[in-house]
Amino acid sequence: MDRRRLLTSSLGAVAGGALFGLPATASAATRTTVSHDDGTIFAPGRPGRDYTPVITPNGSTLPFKIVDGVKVFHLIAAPVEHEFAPGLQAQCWGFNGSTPGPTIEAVEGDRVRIYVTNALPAATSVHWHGIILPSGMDGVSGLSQAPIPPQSTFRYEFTLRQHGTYMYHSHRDEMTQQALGMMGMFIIHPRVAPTRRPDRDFVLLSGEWKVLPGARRPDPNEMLEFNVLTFNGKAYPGTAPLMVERNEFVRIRLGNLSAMSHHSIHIHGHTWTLVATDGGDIPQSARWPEVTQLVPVGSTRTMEFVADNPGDWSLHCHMSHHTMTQMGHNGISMLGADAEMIDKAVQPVIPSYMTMGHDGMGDMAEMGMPVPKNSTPMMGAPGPHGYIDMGGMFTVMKVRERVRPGDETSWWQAPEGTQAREATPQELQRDRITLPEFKAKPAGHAHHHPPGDES
Ligand SMILES: [Cu+2]
Repeated sequence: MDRRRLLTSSLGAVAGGALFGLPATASAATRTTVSHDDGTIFAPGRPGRDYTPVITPNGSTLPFKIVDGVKVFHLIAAPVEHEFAPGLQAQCWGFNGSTPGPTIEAVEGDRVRIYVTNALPAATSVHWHGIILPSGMDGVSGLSQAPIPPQSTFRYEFTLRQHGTYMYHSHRDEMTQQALGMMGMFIIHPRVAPTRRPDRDFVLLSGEWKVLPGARRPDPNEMLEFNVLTFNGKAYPGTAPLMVERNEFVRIRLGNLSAMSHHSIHIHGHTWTLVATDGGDIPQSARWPEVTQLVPVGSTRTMEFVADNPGDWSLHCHMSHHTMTQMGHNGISMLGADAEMIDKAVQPVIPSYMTMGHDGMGDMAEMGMPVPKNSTPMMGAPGPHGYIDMGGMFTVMKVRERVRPGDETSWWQAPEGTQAREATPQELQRDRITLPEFKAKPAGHAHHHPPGDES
């Protein structure tokens, strides 16, 4: 046992904070980083007591055990059969059976020992992204360590000197291994707890993939045309909703380990505040409110807000091609085409032919058009008011008075007077709304019916 190491109780940790000149209860504006330059380590932080565990939608938290005051974790890098959304699977690479791998969660001052077993057919290494540690533990293959050969296990060990939202990912043949999914989140809670802990602390890691319809594996060589965009490895409707009770204090930690794309993550019905990056907490006076937060590749952004507006709210990347899925990419635009004319010309040759996309893509999604094997429909899922024509990096935050089992699949019931609907003639007259002249009201969407169906 290192003589310089000193194990203190959690109570002692607060006292220790005072010793380092930190206030016992630091305000959010105060940097609460504990100094470990003297080699001090603290009693392992415990979930529930020392921190409120994070929630990783569609994911999990890596379990640990404590051996001689050290938190011991075990990551196993291996191929995984991954489902992005119903109907779309691929063989990816991940950790402990998932991509992203399980979220690692610890507390500032913890000593962590992380074993990485390589069950891949190729050498690998793991980089602890944003974490301040000894150079030899940094995980850059060839630079800070030898690569981990297949069927070998490496040991990483370091003391966490900071708190915040970090990530881990392969740092060997990054282009291939990250494109196949070798990444995860690494959360370090502050040793001195903030005055108000979040009621819900969500973790969302953005990713992008190229999965050709019918292909067995994602294509790591792709540079531009990613067609599966994900939160925590899932494309909508595969994304699990974020369940929140009204007036809860919510934190959402956004990470981005996409290959090539920054993501502008947009929340509906609320404004959130950027409170931290992976560089640390932002002083109170420098924080700003937002509704859309850009998360560049290789960064994290931590957002906080009070969920005071009940309803079903989208939370998604605002780059519109990032809320589509495979079938929305590489198509020929038919926007504005005269569908009837084209249909008449083609149907004698191909009776089942129908021009699609001339009104945009929304109706195509809804039709449930047949898709190639192992691919998702263009986008979307049935919603409470019709079809939700969004896909990819899209999820729903459901704010309810109380969250009960089964609420994940329930829809918001809008109170009287709070639901958009068709305006009545009386309303139009009262407000003197002048309408454009329409030739004739469209008889439904005629192009939805297969040829020969005159209904
Ligand atoms: Cu995006």
